[in-house]
Amino acid sequence: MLKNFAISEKIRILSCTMQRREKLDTDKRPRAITQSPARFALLLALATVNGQAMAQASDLITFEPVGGYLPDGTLAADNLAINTQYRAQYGVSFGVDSDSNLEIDLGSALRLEDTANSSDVWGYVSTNADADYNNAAVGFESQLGDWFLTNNGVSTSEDLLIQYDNPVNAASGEIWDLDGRTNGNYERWKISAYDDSNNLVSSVETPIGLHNTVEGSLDSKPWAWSFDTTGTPQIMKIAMEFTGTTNLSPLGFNNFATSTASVGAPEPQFWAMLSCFGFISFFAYRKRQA
Ligand SMILES: [Ca+2]
Ligand SMILES: [Ca+2]
Ligand SMILES: [Ca+2]
Ligand SMILES: [Ca+2]
Repeated sequence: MLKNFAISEKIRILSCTMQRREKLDTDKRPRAITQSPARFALLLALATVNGQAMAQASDLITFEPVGGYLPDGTLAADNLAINTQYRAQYGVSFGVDSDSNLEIDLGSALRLEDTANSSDVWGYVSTNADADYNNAAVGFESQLGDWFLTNNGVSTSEDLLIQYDNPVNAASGEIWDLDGRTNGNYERWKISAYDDSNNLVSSVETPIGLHNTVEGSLDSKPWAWSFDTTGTPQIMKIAMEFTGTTNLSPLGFNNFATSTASVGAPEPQFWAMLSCFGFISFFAYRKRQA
């Protein structure tokens, strides 16, 4: 945030300096950006830097490593235990709450999974995808990316728990691969947001998982949850509790926006383009006003 502010402030100061120079030297300096390629290039570069800073400041955790590493510098690997690797950058910790006291069980963690299923411990069975494990259905590959989080799925009493360092008013995320069995048993999850005193703020329940042969099945597909609690007590914890009837509860967890209610975010290039058009529009407007 500070970094983003600092870059924005530099751009503002530079823009003001340009304006002052123009006032002092109007005859000699062309005013339209199209008449000044150097100035246009500078603004383009600044817009790109600003766009990247905005993207970095995004609250979206896709679980995709950057250059092979997680935010705390840990080398990403299939089956890696995930607990505090995202804490410094995003203010959230992940874990399991098997005694339902809304505290992450000591030493517990969720698990990082790659779609290549590099080792034989898988996150979920992707029946309706090209590969048997950890894959997305056709058309959903880019939404899943190459990495996601999972629970261990061997016990239905192990709630997933996210704990915040600072309260938020909104959050969203995806649960992947809600299945149903041929015997009618189903996977289902209840996602609940709590305040700092463990009071329930809001909750939402997934649909009942359908068998992968049934129309509307969410096998290998995402289901998005989201909270927007503006004006009500703030969120400090989010629990994902199994409410289905199967004896195993593997799931994929992906695209977690820690403080906004919309799942997914534009790519960095989008922000760069948006910033860029913003600057161009601004200077075009100034030119029209002049
Ligand atoms: Ca606990
Ligand atoms: Ca694995
Ligand atoms: Ca499945
Ligand atoms: Ca991902």
